[in-house]
Amino acid sequence: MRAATVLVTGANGEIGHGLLTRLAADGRSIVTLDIAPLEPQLAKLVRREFTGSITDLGLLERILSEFEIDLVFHLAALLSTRSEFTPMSAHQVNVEGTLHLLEFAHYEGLSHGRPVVFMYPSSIAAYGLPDIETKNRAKRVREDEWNTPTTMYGCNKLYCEHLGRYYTRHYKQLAAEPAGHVDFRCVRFPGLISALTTPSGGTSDYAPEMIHAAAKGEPYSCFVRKDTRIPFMVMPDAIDALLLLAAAPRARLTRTAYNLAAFSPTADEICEVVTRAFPRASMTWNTDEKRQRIVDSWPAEVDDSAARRDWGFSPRYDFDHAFNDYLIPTITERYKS
Ligand code: AKB
Repeated sequence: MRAATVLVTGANGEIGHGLLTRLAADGRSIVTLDIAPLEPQLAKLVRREFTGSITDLGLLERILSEFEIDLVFHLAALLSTRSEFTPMSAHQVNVEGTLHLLEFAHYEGLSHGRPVVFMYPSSIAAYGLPDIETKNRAKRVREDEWNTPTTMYGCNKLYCEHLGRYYTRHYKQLAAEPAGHVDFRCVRFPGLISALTTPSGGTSDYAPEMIHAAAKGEPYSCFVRKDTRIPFMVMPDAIDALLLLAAAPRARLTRTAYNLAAFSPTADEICEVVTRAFPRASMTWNTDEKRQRIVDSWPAEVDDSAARRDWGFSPRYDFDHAFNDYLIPTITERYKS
């Protein structure tokens, strides 16, 4: 019998780095799919690496025929800023890529007689508040509120949440085939901050960029206003959340998509803690109005009580702990070496 294997798409990205390390430490057999070859330290952790696009059906078929996939982490995506520049490619990668992979998971589940757990990172970009006054009044936004995204990426994420729900509960409802070969589970991530990697193409990137630039001794010009507030989370908590939700008993899950929250600082509060840690940091403020409009449409805070109740989500890092005990020491060490 073939070993049950985890498929990670977009494995070279920020979440992929941490996730592959954790899956390998748990002894999981891993195959990856990424548009670029894996970095050497990640390649060592995986059983097989496929290089190519998530939109390449032939490649997905090859993976399907060679491996028994029981768990998918579908991380491949174009982020929000990048997607605004190339909306057609964003739709192709973010929506069509996800659709192909859901179809793939359906046939994988059908052929092995048990559902494939399909983990999908959605985003606070799935929300769209119409203006800053509404955002300031909104308080902790719940999953079903303000589902009116203003970006291509946000529309893609929200639609794919629905596709996942459809594949799990209703796929081919008029055909004779039994449904339920995909077990889609989704978190709406806030902005993520990793001490080990920097993101590219996102709009929440100002926070990680500010910290990494300061640690490297490079000047940084922040593209949002000082009072900009959106939720953030550090990467170890993001990885824990994905693994915890993947392992949760299906019967306990009352939703398709779950909010996650850890801390919600303003850009200025991040700048303060960073300049305290790196006193020679040079920070300036130069608002990019278009990117500002995107973050102004995202909630300042989200209500994560469903994730806490249904599957025990509980982030380890609040703002102070995240900076003092994870980000600053790890990033300092990283650039020293
Ligand atoms: C982005 O900025 O596009 C992402 C996100 C919030 O999903 N980091």
